[in-house]
Amino acid sequence: MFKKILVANRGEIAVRIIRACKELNIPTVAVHSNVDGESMHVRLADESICIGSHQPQNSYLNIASIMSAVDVTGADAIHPGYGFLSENYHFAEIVTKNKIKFIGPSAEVIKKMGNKVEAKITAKKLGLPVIEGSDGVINSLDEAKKVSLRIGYPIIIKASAGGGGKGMKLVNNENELDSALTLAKQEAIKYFANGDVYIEKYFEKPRHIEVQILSDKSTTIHMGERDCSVQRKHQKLIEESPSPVLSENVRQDLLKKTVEMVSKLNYEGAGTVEFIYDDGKFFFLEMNTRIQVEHPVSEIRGGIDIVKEQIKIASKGKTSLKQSDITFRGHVIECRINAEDPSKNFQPSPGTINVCHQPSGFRTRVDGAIFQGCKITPYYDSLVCKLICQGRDREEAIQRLQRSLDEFVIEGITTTINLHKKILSHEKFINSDFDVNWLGKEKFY
Ligand code: MV4
Repeated sequence: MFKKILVANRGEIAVRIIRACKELNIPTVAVHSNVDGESMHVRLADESICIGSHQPQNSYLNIASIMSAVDVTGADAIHPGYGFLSENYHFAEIVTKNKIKFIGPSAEVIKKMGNKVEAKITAKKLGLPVIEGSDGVINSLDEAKKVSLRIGYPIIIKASAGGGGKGMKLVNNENELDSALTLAKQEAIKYFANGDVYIEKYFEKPRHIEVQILSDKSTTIHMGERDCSVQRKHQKLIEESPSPVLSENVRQDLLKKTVEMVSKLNYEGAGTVEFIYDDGKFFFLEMNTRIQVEHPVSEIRGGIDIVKEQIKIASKGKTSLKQSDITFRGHVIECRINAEDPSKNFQPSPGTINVCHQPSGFRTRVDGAIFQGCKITPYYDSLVCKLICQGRDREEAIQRLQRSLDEFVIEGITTTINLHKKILSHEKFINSDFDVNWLGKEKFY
């Protein structure tokens, strides 16, 4: 097992990783920026080290600084968490070359899946259904016209180096194509330093469903699917498992095909394969090669600590789990609680939390890094904690979330707690009668 793990992250996911390390008796190093010295992850780790100023580029994204922290503290593994450097293959490569274990898949796999065109070609080759569109990168307006005519409008232009909704352009007819293509390429160059784009048939009312997997070089298992269709501007607000809209036949097909695909990838660690679901059919979107924010949904429903499993796989090169070790129980839903004001277009709400009371009780979990007196700075993601509740069925999970949300007291900043109460009591949510565009259009305030 590792002698010491450096957690290259902050906030609730750093706390989550440190907790797993403690249960495995592995000492931890927290790294932090100059505004995070009093944060929960720093307090809980065995050691901590300041790696730079508040701007992410100077600290949590500063590879040289993080490698120096590894050197100074003698850590032999790095857990990257999510965001920041977690899907940076260059970072994974540097870590590996320095004989430090990167807790995650190989740099090669991160690179392959980070290129969305290559990921799609790979997924198709490995048996997953993909969305109709260009076979690869679009090289001219003429080619774009031909593909779009063949598949029919509306189409969507996506950046190959994008992902997670960044750099997408919706095109309703051929008149819009020229300028949309030019703009898509310009933005791709500006934001991802890579102008490659591809075209897909656009789904107007899809749901977003993803499959959690754990894998080593010889075994791949799934931990069920998550339905993450409550989103706003590509930020998920609520995730649940099982998906309320999948038939059992389609679910089994989805899980089986995903495991088959990942088993052929030489994939080591935890990962998520994302799909668009519409009218009984699912299509590969992209693969995330990291732990995700919503992983507790699958942990609770499947009864396995995914972060501990990531560490075990990284250390031993193999998982101790078989598919039959996972038994799915009940229905689990997560609400992401952000320091944002929904009545002010979700503008960030930094400040000091003067009063902090978090719910607990039967089948109620809160993953966070907040405490009375802590400061929420404007420099990072606005997620402050996550509430995850399990019920024997969806209705009970919703009731338990409502009960828990009512117990929450966070004063000093504005949060999305009240918005969650409204969403959970909305008839469209209760009936699962919505798609990924619903929340952005609905007026809750
Ligand atoms: C799509 C789509 C409709 N049709 N692709 C957004 C995130 C990125 N991973 C892919 N996304 C989408 N791709 C086609 N061909 C609609 C979305 C989309 C979406 C997807 C998942 C979750 C939320 C979303 C919100 C708006 C649009």
